Amino acid sequence: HSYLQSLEKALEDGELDFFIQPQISSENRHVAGGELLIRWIPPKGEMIQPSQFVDYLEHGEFGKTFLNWSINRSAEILVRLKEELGDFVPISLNVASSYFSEELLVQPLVKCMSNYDIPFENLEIEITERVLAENPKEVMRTLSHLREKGFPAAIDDFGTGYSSLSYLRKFPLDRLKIDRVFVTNLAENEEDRLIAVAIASLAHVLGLEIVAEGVETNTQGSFLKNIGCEYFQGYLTGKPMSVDDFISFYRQNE
Ligand code: G
Ligand code: G
Ligand code: MN
Ligand code: NA
Repeated sequence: HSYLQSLEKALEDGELDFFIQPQISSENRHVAGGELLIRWIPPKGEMIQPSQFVDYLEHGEFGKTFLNWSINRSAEILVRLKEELGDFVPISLNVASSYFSEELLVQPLVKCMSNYDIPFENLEIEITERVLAENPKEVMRTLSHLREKGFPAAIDDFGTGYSSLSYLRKFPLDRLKIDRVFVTNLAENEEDRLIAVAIASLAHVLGLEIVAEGVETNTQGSFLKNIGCEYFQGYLTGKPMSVDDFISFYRQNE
C-alpha cells in the first residue's frame, strides 16, 4: 500500500479539506479574503501538513484529480461563505505548474464557477514565482486566458524564484505575495527592510497590489503598511483555520 494510494483513498473518503488563512486589509484591518490551504485530517490521529504530500498534488494523474476536486471545493466554499456572510468573500487557490494550462485549469474553472453562479472575480489563482520563471510562455498564455475570463492571479513566494523583470512586466497579474523570508526578520535586519522596500516599489511600478506573508507582529505590520503593502497574511491576522472557524472569525472582525 503506497502513500499515493492512501492519499487517493483519503480524498475519496473526504479526509482532505481546505483550511483558510485570513488576509486582512492593512488600512482598516477588515478581513479582505483568504488563502485555501489543503489539510489531511484522518479520523484518528494528527492532522497531516501539506509538506508531507504536496509532491503528489503537483504530479501525474492524482494531481489532475486533486485539481478538479480543488476547483469544485473552492466553489462550494464560496457558496457557503455567501450563504453565511451575505456576500462572496474572495479566496485564493494554489495551482501547481503542471496544470497551468487553458485546458486543465481555465476551462474547468469557467465551467464550475458558471454552474454555481459565482462571479469569477472571487477566485484568485496563485502561482509561485519559481513556476513563472521555469515555463514563462505557457504561464503567460494561461494567465492571459484567466485575465480574459476575469479570474484574478497572484504571484506567490515572491523574491525566492529568480523571475526575470522583463517577463514579470508582461504577465497579467493582480497581486504579488512577498515571501515570508523577507518578513520574518524585518525588525532586526536592515537588509531585509531594504529588500522589502525594493519589492514593494517594484510591485507598485508594475501595478500590482501587495500581500505580505508570514506577518506575525505589529512591528512588522506597521513597517509593511508604511511601505504600501495593502494586505497582510500571517499568524498576526490568523492561522490557517477550518471554514467554520473562518466564518466566525469574519463575523468578529466585521
Ligand atoms: O500551511 P502550509 O503548510 O499550508 O502550506 C505549505 C505549502 O503547501 C503552501 O505554501 C503551498 O505551496 C502548498 N499548498 C497548500 N495547499 C495547496 C493546494 O491546495 N494546492 C497546491 N498545489 N499546493 C498547496
Ligand atoms: O502558499 P504558501 O507557500 O505561501 O503557504 C503559506 C505557508 O506559510 C503555509 O504553510 C502557512 O501555514 C505558513 N504560514 C502562514 N502564516 C505564517 C506565519 O505568520 N508564520 C509562519 N512561520 N508561517 C506561516
Ligand atoms: Mn500560496
Ligand atoms: Na507563499
